[in-house]
Amino acid sequence: MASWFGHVEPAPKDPILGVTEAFLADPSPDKVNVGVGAYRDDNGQPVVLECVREAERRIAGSMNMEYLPMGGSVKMIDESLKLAYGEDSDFIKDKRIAAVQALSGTGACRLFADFQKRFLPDTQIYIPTPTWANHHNIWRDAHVPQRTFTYYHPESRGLDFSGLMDDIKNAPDGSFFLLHACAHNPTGVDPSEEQWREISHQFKVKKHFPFFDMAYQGFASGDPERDAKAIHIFLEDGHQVGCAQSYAKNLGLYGQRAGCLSVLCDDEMQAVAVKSQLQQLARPMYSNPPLHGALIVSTILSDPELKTLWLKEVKGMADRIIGMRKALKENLEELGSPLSWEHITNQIGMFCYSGMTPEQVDRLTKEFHIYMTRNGRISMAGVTTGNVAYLANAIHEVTKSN
Ligand code: KET
Repeated sequence: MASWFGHVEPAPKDPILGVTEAFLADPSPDKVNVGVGAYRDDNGQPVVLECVREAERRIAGSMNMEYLPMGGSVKMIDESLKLAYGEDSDFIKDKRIAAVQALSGTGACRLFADFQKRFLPDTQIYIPTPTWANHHNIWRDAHVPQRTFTYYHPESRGLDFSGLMDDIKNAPDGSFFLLHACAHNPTGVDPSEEQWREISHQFKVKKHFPFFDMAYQGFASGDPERDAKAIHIFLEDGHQVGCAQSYAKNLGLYGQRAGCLSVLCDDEMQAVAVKSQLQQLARPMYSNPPLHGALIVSTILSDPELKTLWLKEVKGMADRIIGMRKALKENLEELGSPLSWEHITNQIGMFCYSGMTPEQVDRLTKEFHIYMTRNGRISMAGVTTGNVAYLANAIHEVTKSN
């Protein structure tokens, strides 16, 4: 009998998680992984935050393991909304936000994309160029047509603000836009507060819908509240917004899949309807979200002492990355690199969008066992005091002749 699956070709490697696979398979003792955006301590080891350890101690042995409701933990959602929309937000008081716990940031984006397809089937999604590669997969699998908008200016290694504004103006009225709330991945380039205000104003004129992916709240400035500024600007301007929150990075809960999807509605009745439909999307997909991460999140964020500890720890992670930016730049300059590396310290968040070509990245991997995505993105979270000189030297070797 003919095979059922003979026609199935191997899927292409994921451009980010595939890097981790290749890194793990390399036996070299010198190998360095600056691929995936996952925080490491200065010894290159994964970090479990102290506030998380303490929350786990408090939870241990005291909770049952029943299913959460389809929409997830109400307590975790309440805390997430305060973090994104502000502690005293009227939208929260007025119950205008439809929100469900999601399978981390990816799951929140996907749930929104499915919701968009079901209830606004004629809309498209505008995605920045470049963006996190998985955004394209998410909206593709949800069958929402994609367009791109200008974001990055390669020559200045900064924001292409006029290109961005033109694309916002030229999109059909009422378009959906995916915006990175802070610490844009992969470029590390965010609009200034003033530029966000102009973007928000133009969204208003064009009646566009802003969907914020906030995967790095706390990693841009070191302060989660400040990092929600873009969303607050849009809220002040009276926009309805959507927001995907992730606790993978800022609480280090990567594998726990803890996140939240929220949609600001006109009133409480609309929010109840939207939430019920988000739950209806979740039910046949995964039924209800995982419990443990939600418990950790709600335990930390609802306890003033643990929350203070968390804020200190987020700041610590952001600061270590800033220190490594400086160290990498200084090392390259000391090696006499003829290129400008100013952008390493100008860019913010977890990543440095180095400007290296795919061929240069291939050389780094082949000759130096340094693993990163082929778009030249360096996860600064993987750079340490121990490997920064080695990394700088390798970068210098592959870039000096160009
Ligand atoms: N949004 C953005 C912008 C993002 O960079 C990530 C993860 C996510 C959402 C999803 O994270 P989650 O773990 O689902 O909460 N980015 C890193 C990891 C990955 O690719 O999955 C990365 O870019 O390396």
